[in-house]
Amino acid sequence: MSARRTEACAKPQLGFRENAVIDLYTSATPNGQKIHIMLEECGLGYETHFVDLDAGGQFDPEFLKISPNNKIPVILDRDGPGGEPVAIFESGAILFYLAEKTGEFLPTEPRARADVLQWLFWQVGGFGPMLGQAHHFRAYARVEIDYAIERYTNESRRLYQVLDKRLDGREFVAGAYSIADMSIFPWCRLHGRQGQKLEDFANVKRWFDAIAARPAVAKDMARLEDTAGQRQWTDEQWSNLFGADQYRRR
Ligand SMILES: N[C@@H](CCC(=O)N[C@@H](CS)C(=O)NCC(=O)O)C(=O)O
Repeated sequence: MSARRTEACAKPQLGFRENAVIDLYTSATPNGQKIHIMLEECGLGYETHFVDLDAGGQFDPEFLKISPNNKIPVILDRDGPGGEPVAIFESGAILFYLAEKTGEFLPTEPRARADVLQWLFWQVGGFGPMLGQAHHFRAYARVEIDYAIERYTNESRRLYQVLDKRLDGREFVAGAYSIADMSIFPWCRLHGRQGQKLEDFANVKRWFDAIAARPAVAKDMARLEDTAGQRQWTDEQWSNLFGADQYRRR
């Protein structure tokens, strides 16, 4: 396994590196962490390129060619379909691609496969975006808006309840450990920022602890801590993330 790290860069250097099958453009956030977990679990050689989102690295014109939505994660697979390079953005699509490439963590039997995919889509379409709004209004916003805080804290709780019920009597979210678990897990690490306590969801807690103890997961979690909740952004950083620069037409 070769996971080398380059420094965070406002101008991400695109291109393949020797000995790495996959170049991963990422950041220490739940959407980035999912892909680290999958790459570690699969044992694929990869090189990590941290994109400095605060500094606007996501808007670099070269990066936008492979990430038209100006977000991490993105992968470049030098050995893509037909032996040709391919770039993929959107964490769900990346997990699906890597599962198909390696034949791991996504069953081929149609019913089991659909089960994994519905929970993967539940995460990318709901669990992630709603919890992300909870992070925003509870921890990042420069104005305190009670309605937004209440709405997204309540919605987070509802989603944890759905997950808790799903995990009742199940070891993992959908059959064996899969890309669905990998996509959901990193968001649960930040339960405090979402106004939730894992102790309130016994099944989630048991599942969370089991995944956190996996060597591939523990390795990445130690070096990919999301510290956004403790940071004060400068006006320039704020503009890149949530203000005028974020919304500029490119
Ligand atoms: N739906 C996307 C969401 C990706 C996303 O929100 N990435 C954030 C970091 S977690 C990002 O790159 N933000 C930078 C920006 O919006 O400018 C996925 O699942 O990959």
